[in-house]
Amino acid sequence: MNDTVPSPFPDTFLWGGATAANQLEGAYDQDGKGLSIQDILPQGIVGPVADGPTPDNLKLEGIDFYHRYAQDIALFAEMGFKVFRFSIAWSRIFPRGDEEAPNEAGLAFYDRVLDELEKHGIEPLVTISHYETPLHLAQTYDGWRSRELIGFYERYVRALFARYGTRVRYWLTFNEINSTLHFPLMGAGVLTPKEQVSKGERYQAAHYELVASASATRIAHEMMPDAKVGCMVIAAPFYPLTPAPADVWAAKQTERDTYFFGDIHVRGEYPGYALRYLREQGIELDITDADREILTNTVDFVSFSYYMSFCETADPEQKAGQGNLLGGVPNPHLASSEWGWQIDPVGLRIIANDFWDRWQKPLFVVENGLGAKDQLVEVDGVKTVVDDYRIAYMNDHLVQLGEAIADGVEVLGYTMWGPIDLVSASTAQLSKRYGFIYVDRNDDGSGTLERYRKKSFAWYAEVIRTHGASLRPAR
Ligand code: BGP
Repeated sequence: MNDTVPSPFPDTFLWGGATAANQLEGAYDQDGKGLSIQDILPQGIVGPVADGPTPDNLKLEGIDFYHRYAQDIALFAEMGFKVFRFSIAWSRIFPRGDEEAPNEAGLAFYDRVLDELEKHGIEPLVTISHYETPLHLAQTYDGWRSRELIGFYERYVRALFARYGTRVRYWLTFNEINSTLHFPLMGAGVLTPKEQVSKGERYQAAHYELVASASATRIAHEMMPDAKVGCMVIAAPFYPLTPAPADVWAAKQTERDTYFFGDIHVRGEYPGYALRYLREQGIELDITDADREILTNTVDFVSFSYYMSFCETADPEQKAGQGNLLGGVPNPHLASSEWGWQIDPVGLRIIANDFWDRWQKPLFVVENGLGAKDQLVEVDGVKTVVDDYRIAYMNDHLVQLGEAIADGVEVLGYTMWGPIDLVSASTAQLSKRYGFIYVDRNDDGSGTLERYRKKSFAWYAEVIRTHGASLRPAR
């Protein structure tokens, strides 16, 4: 990172990229695949819920990774990826979610993906459930509000572990599991409109997911002794808006919405502050003794997405102006992305240190990146995107991650979000691009689906090749 100090990134560091089935595969109804909740969310989190698949839903075709995976994985290999994070679409394996037997054609697709990864020596990192609850489970059971989903999920993970157990070592149980408290449909397949889902019902859905996650960890360890299972949370430091003790306490309280999930995954029981909160809110959860026993199956590592930090305040008036995904108060010291996400590289060092100090479990940064509007141009006769803004974002975050490693934090790897342009989770746009690889597809669905290397493609390849030594010191 400068000429004299060696790079803090270990040689074993897993550099790579991360995706989710529903955002890139397309082929939404092919080879026996059932519908998922994504097929009724044409405008992402913010938009209305449709009755079924609609032509304006870009996820139905995605970027056609389902047919182009070999070519795309070859491009990742060209950058030197050590790891590729992808999710398995639950409804490819169990089209409705509650069948007895898995769909062979769905299983076979991920065999083919794993074949390609093996060919290039890329380690797979598999998300078992990434905002992709089968639609039938949402419609019939209101998603994770029903305890029955635990059994369906267990059947699903057994099918995955039986099929891929010798090929996949790293598993994540639920993507951004803390999102269930904020977005019950995306996080937990709850079809009841968000406004009508009470706090208690959100915590109940989260509880069933937490039990399912711990159960998957137990089953994984039984069936695959070498497997490493991680939880996955949205990580975001909340800074007090002012040094007023009330603001400091408010920030700590809000951060606990996230810590709650990590604490249970790592410590195997509900933390005292959560029990107090539930008691005082008059929330009585369905938690059995058997659940408590299952929760003691703790994770091997903690993974997280990191895009931004927030401020928090105890002042109701200031709170009213809040924006952003988790609903924090804007920080006057930070600039924002074109989508209003506040950019804070140092926040990554802060949250990595906080998580490590709290849990002493290896960390894995499984999402980080900049969604931006890109312009395809021609340089020396080659089509590309000159995405210096993306390079700057990633450089500065990786420098801070390096600082955290130098601080003593154990970090297994870093998979940037969306190494190839894909459909946004929050807005379902294609124009919110994260990739090192540009995909010719537009928000109106037009485009050839051709792939082009952006400037950041060679930049990331160099970072990987030099184990981070090519990063520039933070500005
Ligand atoms: C996370 C999700 C991803 C991904 C990312 C970027 O919350 O786990 O699925 O999409 O955010 O968000 P967006 O696509 O909304 O820009």
